[in-house]
Amino acid sequence: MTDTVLVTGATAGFGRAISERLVKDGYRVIGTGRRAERLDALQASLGDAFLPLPLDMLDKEALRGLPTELPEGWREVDVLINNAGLALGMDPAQTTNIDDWERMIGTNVSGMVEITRALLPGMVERNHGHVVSLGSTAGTYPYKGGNVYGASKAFVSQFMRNLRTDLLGTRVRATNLEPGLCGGSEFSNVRLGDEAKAADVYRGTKPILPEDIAETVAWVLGLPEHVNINRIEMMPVCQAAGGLSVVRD
Ligand code: NDP
Ligand code: 8X3
Repeated sequence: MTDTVLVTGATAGFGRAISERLVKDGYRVIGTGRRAERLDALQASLGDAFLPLPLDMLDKEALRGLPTELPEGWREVDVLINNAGLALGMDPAQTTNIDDWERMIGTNVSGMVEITRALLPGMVERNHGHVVSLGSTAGTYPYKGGNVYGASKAFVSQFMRNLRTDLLGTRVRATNLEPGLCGGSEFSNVRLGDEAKAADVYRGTKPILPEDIAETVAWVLGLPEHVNINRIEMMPVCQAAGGLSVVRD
């Protein structure tokens, strides 16, 4: 039986690449996001194995209603890819816009746990499933302006570890994928709100691309059912953790 995968944030970047890759690999994919026209365009290119599902990760009721509201034939979600997420701004904590913090927490943390809680019982009942979340190196390594974005990804990381513990004894798998510098998505445009500044983030680098993320997800899902990859930290070769900072008088 072909697995059904729900990918949040399929309208851009990683989510779109993951959806394209998984349909190509023979999965049925439900792709979500707020920009419905992009989901429709994706269906036009991927065909009936892709179901466009407009969904806002801040809409708790819609997330909670998913198990019953999904169309007939698409209700048994075997794999959840928690990909939708965003960073907003690079300001220090003491001057940042608190509304940006609320949106990051609402999307990256609350939305992610809501949809996981909604879809997990079906996986456990069928004793078959996999939750893959997009964490980040920002959840491990602090950097200036990373404040709530990094903290939201640290939450994802510990949530996924704890999920493994709760799921022990079932055949439902849980994986946290933690990439570093990635290009080819809208992440920096959304974060900085300025195309030139966003392009500058990748100047002179060869970042990880959405296709690399899709390849990794396809590998994790395709492993034998008794193998669980708990977490993967991945960076481009041009990036490494940089150590501590000191201020001198
Ligand atoms: P993009 O900005 O290209 O894509 C983000 C996706 O999330 C879009 O499809 C967007 O859809 C969706 N999304 C954002 N907010 C909401 C919302 N309220 N409701 C529904 N969907 C939403 O970013 P990336 O592909 O780069 O990032 C994907 C994930 O990977 C994120 O969780 C990010 O934190 C993480 N990540 C990114 C890295 C990077 O450097 N790019 C590195 C490490 C992790 P729409 O706007 O249509 O709603
Ligand atoms: C995205 C990677 O380093 O911009 O999660 O926070 S970083």
